[in-house]
Amino acid sequence: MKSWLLINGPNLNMLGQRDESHYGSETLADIEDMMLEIASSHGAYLDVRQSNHEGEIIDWLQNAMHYDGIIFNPGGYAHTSVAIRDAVEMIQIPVIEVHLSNIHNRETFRHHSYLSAVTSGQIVGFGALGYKLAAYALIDQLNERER
Ligand code: CA2
Repeated sequence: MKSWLLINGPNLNMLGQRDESHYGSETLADIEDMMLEIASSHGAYLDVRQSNHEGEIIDWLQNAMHYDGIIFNPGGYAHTSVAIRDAVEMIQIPVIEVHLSNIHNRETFRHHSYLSAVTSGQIVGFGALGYKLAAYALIDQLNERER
């Protein structure tokens, strides 16, 4: 059985509470439930985590070697954290970066992600659907690796 890890970074625990224009109306629990369902319907096990703390996220990434893949919304750390980028770079499994909003049509400081060069791919701008798309991308990547 494949096992996947879903990590959501800082402030994503606030989803659904305000700023719906950028992030949609779904709560983090809605997104996690949707992903748990997708994982189980594809015969995969999913661990879901959220943290507002950079070091905690780095610890999770460093200890993620027993998973087959990671779906990761790093939140604002995408634009600031060389340390998270370094942790992702060390990982041997596919990491798919997700952003709910289209970071490229927002403030200039959101246009650059330190992670995008070290992730398998980036999905932005499709709201909660982006996590679903990331799951399909991960399934495809894992199938490719087995071929
Ligand atoms: O679009 C995304 O998914 C982001 O990763 C969300 C981050 C933002 O810093 C990134 O640039 C793009 C922020 C998440 C903040 O979530 C909130 C949710 C509700 C209310 C306030 C903030």
